[in-house]
Amino acid sequence: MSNYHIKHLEEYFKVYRKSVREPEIFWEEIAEEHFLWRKRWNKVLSWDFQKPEIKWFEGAKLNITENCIDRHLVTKGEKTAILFEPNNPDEEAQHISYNELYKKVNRFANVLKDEGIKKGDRVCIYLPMIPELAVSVLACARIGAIHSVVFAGFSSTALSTRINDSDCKMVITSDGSFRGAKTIDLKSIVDEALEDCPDVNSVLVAKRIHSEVTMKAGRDKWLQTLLDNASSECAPELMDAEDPLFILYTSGSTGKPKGMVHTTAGYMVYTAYTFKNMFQYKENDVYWCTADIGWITGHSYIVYGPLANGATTVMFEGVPSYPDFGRFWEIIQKHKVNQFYTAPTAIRALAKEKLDFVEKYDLSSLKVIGSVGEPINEEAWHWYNDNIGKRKSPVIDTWWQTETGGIMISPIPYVTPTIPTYATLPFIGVQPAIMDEAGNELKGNQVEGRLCIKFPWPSIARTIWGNHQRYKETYFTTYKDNYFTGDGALRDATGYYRITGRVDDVIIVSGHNLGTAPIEDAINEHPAVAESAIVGFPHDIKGNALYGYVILKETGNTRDHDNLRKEINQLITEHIGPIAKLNKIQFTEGLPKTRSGKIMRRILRKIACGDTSNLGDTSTLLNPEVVERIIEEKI
Ligand code: 7RM
Repeated sequence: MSNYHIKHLEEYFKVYRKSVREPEIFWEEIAEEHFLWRKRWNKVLSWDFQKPEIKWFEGAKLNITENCIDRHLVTKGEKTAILFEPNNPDEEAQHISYNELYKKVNRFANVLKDEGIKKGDRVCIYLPMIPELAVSVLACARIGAIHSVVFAGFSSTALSTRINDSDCKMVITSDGSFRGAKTIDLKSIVDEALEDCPDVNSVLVAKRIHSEVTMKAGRDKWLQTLLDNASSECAPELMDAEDPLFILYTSGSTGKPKGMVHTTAGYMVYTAYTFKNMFQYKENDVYWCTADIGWITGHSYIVYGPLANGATTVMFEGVPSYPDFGRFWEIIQKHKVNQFYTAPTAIRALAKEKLDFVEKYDLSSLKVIGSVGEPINEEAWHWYNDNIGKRKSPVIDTWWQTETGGIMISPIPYVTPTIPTYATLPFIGVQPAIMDEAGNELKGNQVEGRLCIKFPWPSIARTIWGNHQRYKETYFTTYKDNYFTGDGALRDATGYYRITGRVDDVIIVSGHNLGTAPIEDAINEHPAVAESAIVGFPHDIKGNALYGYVILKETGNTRDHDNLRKEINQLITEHIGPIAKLNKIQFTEGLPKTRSGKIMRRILRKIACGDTSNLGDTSTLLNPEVVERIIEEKI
């Protein structure tokens, strides 16, 4: 009777149809049969894409950590919940059982309470991929505090912006992090950030690299000391279905990062249900997602989705290239990983290396291999399918977003036949629409346009923290009565979807979404810079790399250009992080602009790609002559 686990294609179509015809009945059954509720909902769904307002399971009470931990203790207390694989392969892996996770999370939750954190307070987590990261996320959820994880590769400025935007009271961090052969001093980055964050009055510091750090009296405390004195019992806070669970920042095409707000019940139901099906998870399987918990993929498919299913989830601290390019494959062999989920940028980087790195290891435990973060090109898809999946483990190309909370369009392995570069079919309950630029839905097959979703699913982000108007404008005004994804897509003759890429000013570099505006803002801070424009151009490994056109002020022109390039990248590193550094910087005297003063990025993009044969219509430009100049001076 249960539709929780889809096993073949006919069943998929049947369940899909039901989820579209009777969404409330469908989701009610899933919610009822597979989760622990302290109080039942009064209404499954109410929604209005105009306002916009979306509520799932209204009136229900629950705690997500009871679903992710407590309820598994009776049957699988000794099962490994989190399998931690350290950066250094010589350091022993840690198997944290559900029983141990329960104690760790409760201890941590009590520490948060002792430090004055209450339900609804925001807590910023800035940690490397060590067990404390997963534990602190769950500890916040245990007491109803809203976690805001900031990827530990972000700079101090990016960190302080995020802390202040959601007014976090506390920061959880570590002395530092290991990344391959390097160490990074996270605590000093936090110290710098907090100079601009007057409302943070407590910093908990985990020890990882055992470096010297400065501890500010009254504010900074060693985490371990507090944990040692805390009780391992902490009653879960009863949360309303629609209480915020977390905030996670994502880049917008303009302005500051958007704090996407996810709420409790719908997010839990959808991430758990998609996890079960996308990875065909069976008891005793070992599942590994290589993402960082600082991104949505880590939230949904390292922490919440797997744990809600009582799975064993691997957490890897390191990088694919350390100590050599065989590390991923070595870990798969070592822990007999059954499901492996990574990003195209990692696949491309590893595909460049000698096949020996792969062939040295036994990958026969694998059953499902996944991809996420950006379109996977055909070559990378085949390399992954041939060499890692050995043409027996299906490749699932999963399309989704920070805003969607969970996987939206993807093959279900062993259910949906795959085609390279196609995300294939919408998951149960997901109703995609393809729109033309005028806002009409393109019905039927063999259409291409912009991807929207026309009906709510349980894990859609409910708002942007502190800016509901921006939420409305970004997602619900471009196409009336639809959620607009910002992506282009086509639907082929058989109804399969292929995602063609962003249609806005977000550029995905090595799987990281970068908005052009914040990078340009950082460059423009340079005293010699008058104006700048960033575009993406194709890159073998990163997918896209960044190309910057920079106009210098009079005084800047006498400066050494190579030095200027270094200084500009240094500024970007400080403001955003090294992931946003420019691969190429061209100094130019003007930028092509429309009469209303908008930079014509379309033209700059073509020039950066070396595709100048057909620049399209340049007649509407205010200054068509600069285009020629930019082409001549191209680096
Ligand atoms: C999960 C995640 C979202 C953006 C999204 C797309 C792109 C992600 C795929 C993809 C083609 C895919 N969240 N994207 N997955 N494009 N095929 N399988 O990545 O918020 O960080 O990024 O990533 O453009 O809108 S995210």
